[in-house]
Amino acid sequence: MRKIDQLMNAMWQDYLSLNPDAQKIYQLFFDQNDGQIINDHIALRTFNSAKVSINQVAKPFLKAGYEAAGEYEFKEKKLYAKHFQHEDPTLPKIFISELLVEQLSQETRAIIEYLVEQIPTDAVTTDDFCFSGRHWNTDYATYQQLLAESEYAAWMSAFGYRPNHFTVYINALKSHQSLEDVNQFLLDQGFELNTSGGLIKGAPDVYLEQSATLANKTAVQFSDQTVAIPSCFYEFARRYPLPSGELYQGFVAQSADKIFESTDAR
Ligand code: OOG
Ligand code: NI
Repeated sequence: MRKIDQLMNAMWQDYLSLNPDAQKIYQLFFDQNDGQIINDHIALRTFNSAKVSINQVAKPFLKAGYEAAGEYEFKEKKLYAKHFQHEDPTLPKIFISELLVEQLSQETRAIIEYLVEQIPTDAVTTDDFCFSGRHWNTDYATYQQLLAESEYAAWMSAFGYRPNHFTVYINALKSHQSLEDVNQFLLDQGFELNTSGGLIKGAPDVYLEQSATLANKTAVQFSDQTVAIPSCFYEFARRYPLPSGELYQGFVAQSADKIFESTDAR
């Protein structure tokens, strides 16, 4: 097995450990598609501090032959993102976002700097940094303080470095043709979906349609108490052909903006 496939498997196992719903949903599709499920992309989150910025987190993927493709800005959420793709179509795209810490309040910025300082320098340069979890201890009050300013910052403080979501590539499913079908199937099975911006984000005219479950709640051990908070979700994407006939391979910032909200508290 290639090193990159080992990395993908390890990320998948880490993700499933936080997201039992994804395990169930994966199994449902697996059974109806002879085990043929393609992962469109994996999303990773970080801060833009030089030590852990997108370019740092992307290194193992670049080493494995991934190349930088699109870039995206989220002004209101104070995020910037890039996606990376590989010439091997069986490898998922990697979507990495970073929080623009210089745009946050002094207090929030100081907390984030303190978290990042605690990451050992040699941890950042290992290939498994992207699923190495939290490198710091933090209390629940700090989580709540971050939550008041940036849900993304709070999520990072609680979970650290781990895949935020995987994405079922709908085009390759035999069992369900449209995203409407997929959403109805999931609702019928009792899963909750993200309704921000509608159940389906995007449309054929932007060449991408996406939907997502609401993040599972996971018990997180803070330094003073254990609290169940939203962790990871599962996404579903359908891609459409560009006028050239080629399938669109990028992301759509307006839709992504709503997908980020799948980890909001409900
Ligand atoms: C990423 C949200 C954006 C997409 O597919 O547009 C995204 C995140 O929640 O970290 O995944
Ligand atoms: Ni996504």
